[in-house]
Amino acid sequence: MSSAHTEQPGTPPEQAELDAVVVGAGFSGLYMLHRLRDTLGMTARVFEAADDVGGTWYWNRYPGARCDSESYFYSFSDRLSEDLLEEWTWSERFAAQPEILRYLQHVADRYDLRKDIRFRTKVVGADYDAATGRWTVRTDDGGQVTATYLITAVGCLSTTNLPDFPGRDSFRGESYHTGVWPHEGVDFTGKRVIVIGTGATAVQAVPEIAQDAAHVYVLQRTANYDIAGGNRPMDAEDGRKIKDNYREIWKTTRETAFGFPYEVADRTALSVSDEERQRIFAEAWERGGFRLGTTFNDLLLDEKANETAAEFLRARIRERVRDPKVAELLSPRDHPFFTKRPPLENGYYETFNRENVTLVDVREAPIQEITPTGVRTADAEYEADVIVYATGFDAMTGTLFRLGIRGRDGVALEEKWAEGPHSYLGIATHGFPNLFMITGPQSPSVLSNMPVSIEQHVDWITDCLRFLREQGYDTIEALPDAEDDWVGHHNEVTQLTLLPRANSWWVGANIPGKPRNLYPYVGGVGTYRLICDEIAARGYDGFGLGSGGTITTGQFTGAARRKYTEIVEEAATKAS
Ligand code: NA7
Repeated sequence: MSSAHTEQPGTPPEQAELDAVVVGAGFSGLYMLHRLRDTLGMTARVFEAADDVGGTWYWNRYPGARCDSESYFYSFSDRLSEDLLEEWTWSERFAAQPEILRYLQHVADRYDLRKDIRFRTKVVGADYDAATGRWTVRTDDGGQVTATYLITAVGCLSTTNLPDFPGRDSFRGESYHTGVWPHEGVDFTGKRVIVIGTGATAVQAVPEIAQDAAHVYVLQRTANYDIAGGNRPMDAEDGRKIKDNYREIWKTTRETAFGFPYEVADRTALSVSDEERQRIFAEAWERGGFRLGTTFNDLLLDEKANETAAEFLRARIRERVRDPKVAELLSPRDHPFFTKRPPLENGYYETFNRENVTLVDVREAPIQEITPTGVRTADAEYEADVIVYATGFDAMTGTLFRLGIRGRDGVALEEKWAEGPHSYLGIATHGFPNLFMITGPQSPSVLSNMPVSIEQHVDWITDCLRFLREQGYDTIEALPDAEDDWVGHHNEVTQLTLLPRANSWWVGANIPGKPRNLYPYVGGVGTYRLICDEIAARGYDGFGLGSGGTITTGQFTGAARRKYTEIVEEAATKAS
């Protein structure tokens, strides 16, 4: 397997006593470092496995990689700086990976962040010492630092999922996982290529690969509801219009359900006539992007409502794919719309009209093994020069578990979460004092426009650390009652939706043996922010507070709980 792995550093391993350690230098790690250092005046170190900043946008360099949220608001908001907003202009509506990486490199340079980031360094262990109230963090170069606070900024999709197909290593051609793509790129010219997977990544990569390859076999296990991306170039004038409205745009992103600057419409799908519904879907489709999911407020709640959107999308597939059999195979029938992450596509379906592209159904005839020359399924053998694994990630917990985090009494995070994540707000978990997880499981995270959720977590953590300092504390830990309550609430909200119906990575179904739970919180970005703010306003209700590792005060009053039940019920009533 080729990869973008980098060399080890030549500098001596780090030994330091710090206020905070941050793991990861993507969107979250960069912003967290800035806040810790420049807002709070703390000493902080970021450890980053790659040789540069960027996180997701460093690793995912496959052909066609681009953002599925519009770049003008898939970026840092006015919370970071109005000047940065003014000076940066995106060249496309949905920027491609190189441009997003350049943006993050620019942010790192502009805020002089690199000097506190140690690149090419993986965290291999983090142990909490209750006697001192400090974390000891070990790195793969033999370094060891201590810190009062440990903050994970590891992203939600950073550990690749490479299925353990028999014979995988016997393949004599080239093979790549899209999530660790070689920096030098891959030349597909004249080659026979097998792409395994049809998720958001494959939907971006396949049209690009098909332009150069001799032949592409796309191995599909589950058909997806792909939404029109509507990508297009942006010029300075487009940018100006957006920049002139930025305050309003950012305000809306913080209040809406998914962190986008568009509201979910206040109407149900069946409350309008068939013609009207088609008109509404078609209009959203024309505008492109995730707007289609916000056309009616019950698409994620009601099966019949959902089916109207599902059928609208299937009709679009039939219009665009010439062979009716291929069109039907591309049409999802086994799960409701948006219960798996819908890919955004720019010409994916038309790719199947090309002579050099074949769709292979590996649901009907599963992959049996990888052979030295290709892939053997239950009913055929496909020969290839290159295999592209677009098989996704061990999402949300995969990377967290690899950090070797051990809390009180040496309990590992993966032991505590053996049955699935158990957190307070998706930020903290009992038994792991002073551990903060940016966009952790049971927070909105991947069910939102990520930078909006990242900023919300980083700002909340920053305010919390300032509060602790002002109150003379340096130890904070989620209380068990508060955590049980949050998990109960998370599960209740989940059950109100159709999301548990699909075998998605959102519920951990893509990784054998992974506990099945909804990993992100589906209560909505705006609602979640109000809950977090309410908890902070009540002196961090549900958290124990203290010093030097000893909790001396704090309780879970349930007051914030009553408030968040009201908030969620109000949102649900609006949606019904
Ligand atoms: P996804 O969305 O997890 O897609 C992975 C694809 O790989 C999906 O089509 C899977 O089929 C397929 N897959 C995984 N394992 C197998 C096996 N064993 N056999 C056949 N097919 C398999 O990952 P992406 O990288 O596309 O997207 C991840 C996120 O990145 C995306 O949602 C955005 O948020 C950005 P399945 O559907 O499980 O049947």
